[in-house]
Amino acid sequence: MHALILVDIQNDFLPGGSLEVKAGDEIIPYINGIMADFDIVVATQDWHPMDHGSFASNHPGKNIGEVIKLEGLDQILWPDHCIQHSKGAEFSRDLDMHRVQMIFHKGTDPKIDSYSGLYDNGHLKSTGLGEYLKAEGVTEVTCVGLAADYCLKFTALDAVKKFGFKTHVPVKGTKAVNINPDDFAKSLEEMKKAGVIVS
Ligand code: VGL
Ligand code: ZN
Repeated sequence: MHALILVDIQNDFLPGGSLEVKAGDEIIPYINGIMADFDIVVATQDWHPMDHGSFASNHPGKNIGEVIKLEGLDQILWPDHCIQHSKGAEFSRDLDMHRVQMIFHKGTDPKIDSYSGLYDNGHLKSTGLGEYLKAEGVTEVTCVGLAADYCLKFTALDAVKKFGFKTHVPVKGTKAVNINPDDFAKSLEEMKKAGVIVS
């Protein structure tokens, strides 16, 4: 069984959103086109409460892009994004949700961020996604979505390292935030080193 994991294809990560990924919308037609090739399609949704510790706005005097310690973990401060039930947290209206059989929320605990769709950043709690796929008999996953240098990367790394799934990332299915211009290339290298099949 081969699953397609749609990572955070939400308005706030698309052009016009509060944490927009440049040309993020360009991956959507490609993703819609491959969905029928998979046994199972699932999606992750970044789903933050307003008081989330990853928002610069919740740390007076701190700026977006600064790194702080949040409960002992390094945390980049982001603009407010993907607030539960907001327009920005909704999936893109252009994304075909027809075959998505399950949605997994992440980043709901204000004290810890969750880049991976499988675990929080401290690997303290799982989202249930990895266990769900195992129970469905999945052995192989393909990860697409946003952003290549954060949530997509950490989802693929957990899929291969923590769950032992044969894990693919097609380059056409993702785009990066690129705080530094080479973050996309570095993320692809890091995934390859961990055993992810980047195509
Ligand atoms: C993401 C930063 C903060 C992502 C989520 O989906 O890549 N990035 N929250
Ligand atoms: Zn987030």
